[in-house]
This record gives sequence, C-alpha cells and structure tokens, in this order.
Amino acid sequence: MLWRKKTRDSHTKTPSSLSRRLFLRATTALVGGTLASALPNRLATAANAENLPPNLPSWSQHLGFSVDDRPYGRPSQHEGHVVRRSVKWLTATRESSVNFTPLHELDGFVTPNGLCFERHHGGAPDIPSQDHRLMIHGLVNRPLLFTMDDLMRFPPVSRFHFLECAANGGMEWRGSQLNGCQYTHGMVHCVQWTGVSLKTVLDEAGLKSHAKWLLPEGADSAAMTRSIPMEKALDDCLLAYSMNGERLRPEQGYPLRLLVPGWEGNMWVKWLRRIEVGDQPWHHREETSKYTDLLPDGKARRFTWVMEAKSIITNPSPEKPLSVKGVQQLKGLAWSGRGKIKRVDVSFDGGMNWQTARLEEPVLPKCLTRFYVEWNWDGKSVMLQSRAMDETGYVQPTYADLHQVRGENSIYHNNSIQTWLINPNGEAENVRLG
Ligand SMILES: Nc1nc2c(c(=O)[nH]1)N[C@H]1C(S)=C(S)[C@@H](COP(=O)(O)O)O[C@H]1N2
Ligand SMILES: [Mo]
Repeated sequence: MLWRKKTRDSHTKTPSSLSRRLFLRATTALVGGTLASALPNRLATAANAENLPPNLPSWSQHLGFSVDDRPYGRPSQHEGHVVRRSVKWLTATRESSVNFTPLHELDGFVTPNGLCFERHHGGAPDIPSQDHRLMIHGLVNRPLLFTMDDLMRFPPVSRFHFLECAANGGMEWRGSQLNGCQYTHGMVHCVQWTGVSLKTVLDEAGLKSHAKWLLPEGADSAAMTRSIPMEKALDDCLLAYSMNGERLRPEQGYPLRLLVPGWEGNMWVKWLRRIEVGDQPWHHREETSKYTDLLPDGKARRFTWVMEAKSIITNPSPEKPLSVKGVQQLKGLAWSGRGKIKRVDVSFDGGMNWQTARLEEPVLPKCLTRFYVEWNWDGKSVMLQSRAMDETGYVQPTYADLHQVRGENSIYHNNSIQTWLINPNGEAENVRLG
C-alpha cells in the first residue's frame, strides 16, 4: 500500500491542470514522435476520461478484492475475449470435435493451461486420479499395473514441448478458408510437461527381445490407440501427469497422458490406461483414429509422424489489425518436430524479399520459438509471410512446393507458408499467393 499512497500524495500536491501538462510533455519526450502521435486516440479509447492521469481513477478510491476471493486465480474480467474457440460447422458432433488456441493473444511461447486447444474423439472423461491405473503388458518380462502414486515415485522429468494436431491448417489446402490465425494455426499448444520417461517405466517391466512396437490406449469412450515404434518410445517419450506446474487439465488427459515429442498430436494418447508391447503395428485397431495423407496418385502416406518446421505471424493477423502507422512489433511463433528452430525469415512483399527475424531465447528443441521483427508501417498494403528453418536445414515450403509433392486433396501435415494481406486501413486478410 505504501507506494500507492505516495502516488496519491504526489497527485494532490500538484494542481491538476499543471500536472496534466507536465504529463503530456513527459510522454512526448519519452517515446518520441511516432508513438506519441496516438495520444488523442488514447483519450478517445478510454471509457471514462476522468480515470486518466493525472486524475485519481475510480479503482484507486476503494479497496480491491481480498486475497481469498479467488482461491484459484483467473484472468482479469477485461480479458474475457481470450478464449479457445471452435468452428461449429467443422465437425458433426461436439464430443468428437476440436477447438483452437488463441495464438494472437499470447506472448512468449508457453500456452496457459486454460487456453490449450482441445481435440477429443469421444469427449473428455472425468477420471478420479486414485482410481486410475496404467497397465503395461504384452512382450514384457513382468506385466505391471501402476497407480498414479507409483508413477510419481520415478525420477520426474520436466520439458517444454509443442503439441500440434496433424490436421492443423487442414481446411486451407485448396485455398484460404478461415479468416483468423486462431483457426488457421490454433491446433497447437506448448507447455512445460512433467512426468516420467517412458523408457524408465518400460525398463521396469523389462522388454522382450522382439518387442518392437507399443500400442498405448486411452480410457476415454473412443478408447483411442496408436502404434508407436519402439525406437521413438525409448528416445524421448514421456508419461506426463503435469502441465505448467499443476496436474494435467481433464481436457488434456488427466491424470496421465503420453507425450511423443515432435510427432503428430494424434499419437499423444490422453487418459492413458494401457500400453501393450508387440512386435508389429496394430493397424486394425487404429482405423477410426489414424491419420493418413492421400496422394495425387491415389496412394496414401501411412507413416507421417513428424511435424515438419512451420511458422505463423500472430501479430498482425486477421484478429489483430494494425491501428496506427509507424513503428510496429511483428510477433510470431515457429516450431519443428525435428529439433530446434535455427532461423525465421519474414517477408513484407509476399515472398520476394526476406529479412531475418529476432529469435527469443530460450530456443528449445520440439518447442515453440517466439520471433519478432520491428518495422515501420507507412500505411500501404503489405503482404506478410514468415518462413521457418530448423537445425536440420529443412525450410518451410510454399503452397506451390507442397502441392507439387502432395497434390491438393490432402488434409494433414499442412506446414506451408501463410500470407496475411494488410490493407491500407490496417486489416489483415488470409490470402493465397500463386
Ligand atoms: N485418448 C485420447 N487421446 C487423444 C485424443 C482422443 O480423442 N482420445 N485425440 C488426439 C488428437 S487427434 C490430438 S491432436 C491430441 C490433442 O491434444 P489436446 O486435446 O491436449 O490438444 O490428443 C490426441 N490424444
Ligand atoms: Mo489430432
């Protein structure tokens, strides 16, 4: 309370007309011409000018809410528009459906738990942690049944990883469809996961020599299963029970989910209850949930596990138009299922010229990476694109590149370069070039 009292005193000591003038001059001096020119706008956008400095705002004139009013905190009521959103016509039912992360509202690379997109095939079950078990059986020396407490007694591991649904951007293959980066790119989230390494738990059960594949199964009504090759399972898969420091949210797989870092989200089985160890994949069990890509010659790509390098400019974007000319902070996200992002380039003219963006540390493998470009908008039309490159040297393709290899009938694994057309009034539109 001390600092606040001081502020009040300093206000009351200065006649308000004088301090207002001082404040205006100070602002101009601080930020320079371009940014300060918006001052009339700033006055106009406040709901009540009486609350602006140097006046004492209404919220300083009474006590605020107390420490226990929100035993579990929630965002400011003024941020109520920052929510996951779905596209109603996209799926036939609400249980087997998807909603999208509001990427354009986020900073840094961590997705807050309440904003991680959801993708369920049979709704999200509500499982009591103490009644949950993980069974490991099949080609193992000792079939095991774990409680959650058992799993938490193994050495914990925490890692940041993105999860992207292979269908992210699937509606955009044939042309631009959805006008908003929440909808074109929001089937991705990135949190700090905590759990136990899958290898540790498999070692406990003891793998037989011909154990080559795993079939993880979910406890949801869809009983989702996917075949995972042993090499990946022993490399960097985790059994996660926490996200961003707290237990998983029910919609993200509480109490236990499989993590398959860098690979398509479909394989990250939620509400994990069983892992069967076998010597070959279980295609017959996966028919309803497996993702395959249909190629121009009618053949299907069967194993398309890795999420290739991709990026998106989140600001500006259709939901976040430019409101003033002058200095702008372009913000975006890049990721690669093969490792770290090495470089991101940004174009202002639809891909003719490129400029390298500033990557923000830490740049972690199989994790979202935040990038920025400071630029000056002169009020003319601009065609914004971003292009990610990962540490393997792979470069994010254009739609023309991708169509050449995969045709136009695909749905999954669309990692093309996105174009936003900024028009002279600052609005951004999802457009397709070439
Ligand atoms: N048990 C189970 N696991 C599941 C699914 C499901 O329907 N059931 N959906 C999968 C798909 S297709 C995706 S993209 C991710 C989505 O994870 P999220 O809901 O945390 O975003 O979970 C995967 N794991
Ligand atoms: Mo998915």
